[in-house]
Amino acid sequence: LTQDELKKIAAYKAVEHVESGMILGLGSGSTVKHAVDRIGELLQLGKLHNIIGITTSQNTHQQAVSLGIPLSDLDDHPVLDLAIDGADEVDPHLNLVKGRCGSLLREKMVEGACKKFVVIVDESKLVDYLGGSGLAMPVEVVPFCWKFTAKMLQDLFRNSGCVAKLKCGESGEPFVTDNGNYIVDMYFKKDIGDLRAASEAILRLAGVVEHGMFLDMATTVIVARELGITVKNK
Ligand code: DER
Repeated sequence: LTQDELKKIAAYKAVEHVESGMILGLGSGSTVKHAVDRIGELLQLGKLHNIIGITTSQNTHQQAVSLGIPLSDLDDHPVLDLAIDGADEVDPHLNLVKGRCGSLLREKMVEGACKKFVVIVDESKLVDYLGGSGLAMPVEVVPFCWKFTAKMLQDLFRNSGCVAKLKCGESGEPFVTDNGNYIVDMYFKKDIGDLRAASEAILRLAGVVEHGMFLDMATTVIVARELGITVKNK
């Protein structure tokens, strides 16, 4: 099975949690894209109705519009029944790294407003500890003096061999989020230890908007593997 086929399997399994009448948080990225497609298909087939979607990025918004999924926002629906989204990393306690597609702020707002948050991943996303994949842990920062903020972030985690880099597009220009901010990607060489303390230290920096560690937020993680699906509940 290809990685995308595994993503689709996890996504379809997650959509089994969707019931008619639900207000749904719709995440961002290539895994949840399959779930949004499936929800659109079930609405089209009349197997689901009275669904309201609340999206976490312009990309997901456009996909949902093209599928005819009715949409609203947190202002009108401050409490959601269920959110479905992918993740970049999942640790054994179901803590997540998210945001490599640049949507972490809206994802954290929407998924923080949901009664249930189902995460869908292929097995390549499982790590022993956050940051363990050696890939980026994104932090959304204001563009104003972003170098200053990046240096403060890097110095905060000097003991974990942290390197902080501005997320850029293909031609080297800064990536700009849907909220008009920049992303500083943090790379760790060692376990950052106390995640709650790390989260608070990052959020204390005035130039930081939000970070990509989603601690104690997932209620269920669906993992698609070659040998089948495993479901981990909080
Ligand atoms: O950026 C995000 O938070 C995405 O949900 C990401 O974590 C997963 O993206 P993928 O499904 O394309 O791997």
